[in-house]
Amino acid sequence: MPSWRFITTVALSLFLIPVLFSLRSATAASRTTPIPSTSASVEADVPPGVADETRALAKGLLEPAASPEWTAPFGVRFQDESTNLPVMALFAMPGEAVAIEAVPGESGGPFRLSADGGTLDAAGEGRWTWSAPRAAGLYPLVLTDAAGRSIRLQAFVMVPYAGESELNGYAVGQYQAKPLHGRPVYERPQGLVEIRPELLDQPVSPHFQLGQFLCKQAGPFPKYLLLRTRLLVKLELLLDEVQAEGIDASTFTIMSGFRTPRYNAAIGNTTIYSRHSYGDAADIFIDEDGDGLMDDLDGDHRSTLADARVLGQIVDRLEASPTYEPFIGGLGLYGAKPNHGPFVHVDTRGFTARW
Ligand SMILES: [Ca+2]
Ligand SMILES: [Ca+2]
Repeated sequence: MPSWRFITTVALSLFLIPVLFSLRSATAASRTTPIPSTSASVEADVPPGVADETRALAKGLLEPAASPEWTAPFGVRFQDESTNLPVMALFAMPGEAVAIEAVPGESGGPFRLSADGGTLDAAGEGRWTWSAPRAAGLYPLVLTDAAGRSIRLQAFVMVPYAGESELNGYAVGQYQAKPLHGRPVYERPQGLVEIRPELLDQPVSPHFQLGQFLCKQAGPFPKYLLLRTRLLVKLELLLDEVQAEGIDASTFTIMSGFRTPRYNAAIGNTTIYSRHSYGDAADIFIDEDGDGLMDDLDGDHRSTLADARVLGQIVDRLEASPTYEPFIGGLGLYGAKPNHGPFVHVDTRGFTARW
């Protein structure tokens, strides 16, 4: 498929062929039981379609031929994520030891890593252990090759969270004590990112800023949010694919990113395990004309569910590819309502869910 622009390797393909087949059959099975939805606040707790969510990240890399502002000529791997995007967020607990590894590409190194805080220990050629500072905040890490080209990791040290319904005066609400189906991805977060006004504009990936994912609940700063690197990589890969399809999209509008459990309940969401509360879901639409509504993607001069479906079909096609396997998750299509236009829900829950 000419628009498919991810790196593939023979070894990877061979390894993933059995995965692909099991994935496709599981996907087909889950699609036979669509879950209807009538409200923007509804999100399905769909039973697992794929058993193994612990598989290491295979690919989060864009083909380096994409434009230079999109990709560095090498990649970086950390916390089971890998990317060659020139800026990406990393989230760590205070004092956490994070292994960081350069992934040679067009550029073979040698690589240097610098840190704004914490301590760096070399662990071999192109490998380091970064020990995060104790104090919450943003501590950029910059990985640079011999030619001075770099990847900036926006490393956020989180504030420990032990299930309090309020954190420094910010209402969080209650996470479920038991993870859904016992899956680690549904465990209560151990930390939250403390948000002060000056952090809102900080980039978390080439096309998104931290403030776009903030919960919409009212209240003074500091506020808190949860955001996962994998969602950011997924959104960037999806945007790249949307552009490769010839759709005019400079970014996605994030209609809803993180939601505290309290806010999620307050807006009438009956789903107690919303991925929005676990930091890896986004409700998105494309709005190049700036009217606040999904653009007309299917050419019928209206903004409707059919336009959400155009975007959803691209998500579906990506998730059918073995290189996209780490990013599999939920896909929900929503039409226009009085209080919002059409949009698409995506997340990285680790198994296929469709509604
Ligand atoms: Ca629009
Ligand atoms: Ca349309």
